[in-house]
Amino acid sequence: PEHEDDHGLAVETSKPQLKPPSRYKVIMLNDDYTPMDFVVEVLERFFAHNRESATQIMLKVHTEGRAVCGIYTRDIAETKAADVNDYARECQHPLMCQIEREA
Ligand code: TYC
Repeated sequence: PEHEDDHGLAVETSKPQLKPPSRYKVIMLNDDYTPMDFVVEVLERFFAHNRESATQIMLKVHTEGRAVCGIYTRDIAETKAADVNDYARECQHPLMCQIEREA
């Protein structure tokens, strides 16, 4: 932080060394039952993907078993995964997201 000396000038005293926060991937998992349209809607609603990127991610999950929906700080990633899981459950679909810390 800085403090002002008695001439009113900012003086550098110490530099806090803060490491950048870890980032977390929100990963969507495939299942056999959730409709493709619903997955696309979730990717648009919770991850701000447009129809084209939402469709690409949905198809990647469908064919490869999982895909990254977005990368966020821990709190945001946890909240998005929980929001998706709650919403899917409300709609009676087994769709699931999990989070994973970046390497
Ligand atoms: N496999 C699902 C189906 O065939 C579609 C699906 C895609 C489900 C992505 C979940 O995360 C998912 N209806």
